[in-house]
Amino acid sequence: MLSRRNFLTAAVGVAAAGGLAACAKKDDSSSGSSSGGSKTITLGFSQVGAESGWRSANTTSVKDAAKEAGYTLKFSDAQQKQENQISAIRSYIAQKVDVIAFSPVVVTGWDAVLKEAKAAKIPVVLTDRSVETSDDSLYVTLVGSDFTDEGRRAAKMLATVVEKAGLKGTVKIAQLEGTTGAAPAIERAKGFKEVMDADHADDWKIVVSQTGDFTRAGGKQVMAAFLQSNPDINVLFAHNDDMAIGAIQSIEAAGKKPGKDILIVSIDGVKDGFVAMSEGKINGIVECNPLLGPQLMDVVKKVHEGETVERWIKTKEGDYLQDQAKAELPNRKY
Ligand code: GZL
Repeated sequence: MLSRRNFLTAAVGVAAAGGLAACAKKDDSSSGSSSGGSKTITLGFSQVGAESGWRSANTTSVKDAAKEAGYTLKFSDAQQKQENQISAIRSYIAQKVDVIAFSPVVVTGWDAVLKEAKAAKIPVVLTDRSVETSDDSLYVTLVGSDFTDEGRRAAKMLATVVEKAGLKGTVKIAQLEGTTGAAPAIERAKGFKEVMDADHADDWKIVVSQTGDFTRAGGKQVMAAFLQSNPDINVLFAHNDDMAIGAIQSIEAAGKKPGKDILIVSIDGVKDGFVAMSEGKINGIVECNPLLGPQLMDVVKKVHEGETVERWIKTKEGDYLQDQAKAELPNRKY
């Protein structure tokens, strides 16, 4: 996860790393690779899995953009297992791809395999999620959202939703967390808590919090347990729409009205999330844009050709309240 300070420090590191990677490619004419795009770029991509609507849209965006760019794409689905991603990256190294890109399922445990990629002079681009590493040269850049800011935005949105709903007394929050150890789960919780502690310390309380692993089934199962143990929950903060949609099934099964008895704020902005919001079952959604494919392919080309790129290329995204859902629904691209 990049702080502002790290970002600036890393920018220098990247120039060196990027330069090194580029020099390696330019000097390594034996590999047949050359700059200037004379040879088709081969990109090895390891995807987290297919756990949510967001992920499926992200996969489609990467595949379509690689095709559009004329790259040879080697793609693997890790089924949310880190060991599968590490195996895929090792396979791409063995195949001597030009660039490796991946969305790391969790933030830790990557240094060894990234050092192998560096030794093979294959530049690595992170997409979507970040990693924790002591060596900034192990990857060139991250193309993805600011999850901590998404958490802050969700808390600020919840304040508006609570006021609109006229909710009085203590706001008792159930939090459905994303995959344990994943950057979006860690950072969304952090950003939400930052705003809660600063602006709502007296009247908001997270009464229960547990991972639903970013899946509908997880959201449904965990929300049912929440309602058993904490029947007075009046707000749900879900780290993604798929868990919110699963939770809605359990809320209704318990005879409560989602969006009314239990106010819901979620993150992603997938089409099904907007459908639920247009039906009054979700009160607000913080967008997290999965359509990173074109940005990723642009960065891959620059990295392959030895250009220096920013350490973090952030995606642009909006925030949507319930009264905007119907109008926005036809515009949703994922
Ligand atoms: C966020 C992404 C998360 C989404 C989930 O960029 O990593 O993973 O919020 C997805 O829907 O499973």
